[in-house]
Amino acid sequence: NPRLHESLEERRSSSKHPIATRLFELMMAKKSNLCVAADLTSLDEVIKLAESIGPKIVVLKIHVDILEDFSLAKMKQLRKVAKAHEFLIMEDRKFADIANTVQQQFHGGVYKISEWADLITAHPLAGPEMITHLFGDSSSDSRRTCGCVLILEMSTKNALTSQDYSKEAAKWGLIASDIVAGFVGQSPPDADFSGWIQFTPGVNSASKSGDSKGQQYCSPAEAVLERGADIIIVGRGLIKSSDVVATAENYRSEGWTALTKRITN
Ligand code: BMP
Repeated sequence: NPRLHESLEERRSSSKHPIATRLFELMMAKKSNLCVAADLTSLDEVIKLAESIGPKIVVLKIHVDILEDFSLAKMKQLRKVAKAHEFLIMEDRKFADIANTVQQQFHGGVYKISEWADLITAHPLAGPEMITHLFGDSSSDSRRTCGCVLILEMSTKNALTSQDYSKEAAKWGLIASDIVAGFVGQSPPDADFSGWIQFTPGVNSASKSGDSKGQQYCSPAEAVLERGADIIIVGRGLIKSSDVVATAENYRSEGWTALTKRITN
């Protein structure tokens, strides 16, 4: 798979999505391929975490619907931190409905995700038209300001994201390359494209056994060198640690060393 060995600069120039282009630039500038899953229930705490580990990460992933103190004013604060420390905000909403519903979930409701998310996740379950119409019609600003990350495979035991499913969905993603900036997966898809970014969750250096609720873990090096991850997603391995800054530096350094090794091999 050529994507795995191309330089980030080459991949940046073949990218068809402005958010993917930006992410390649951030990775190179910060020497980081670390995305932290800030799965905390307080947005104030998420902001604090982001202020401390901001320089080490390229993406901060959140689940807006687990926050107990959500407000758009606080999201604006988080956006300021993201701008100051230069990282992207990914809302891991895993949109999975018909396009007409998803558009309303993305733009409306309490969270108004389209106002603050640089990246969102979506399950391709509902078919290719859900992907092409995800952000609204062709005049929607979100087509430039937000990238879709398609969930092609899940990290959990016995996930239903079979090879056939992922293969078909990857093809749809390629057709909608103005919408799709990358994908979540545990391996490179056949229909791959070097301008696409692979995000791999289920990364934890301390635990090999998973979380006893179906989650499975591998190390940063395994994610990058054996599974094709461009970006490693680390949640509890970092947020539960007693020194989050030191832990972020360890994951940044391990992830980046592995990525550099893969590219130069
Ligand atoms: P942790 O490292 O604490 O297990 O967290 C993993 C994070 O990645 C969670 O936010 C989860 O929602 C997300 N995730 C995952 O674990 N597996 C997938 O296949 C897709 C995900 O988005």
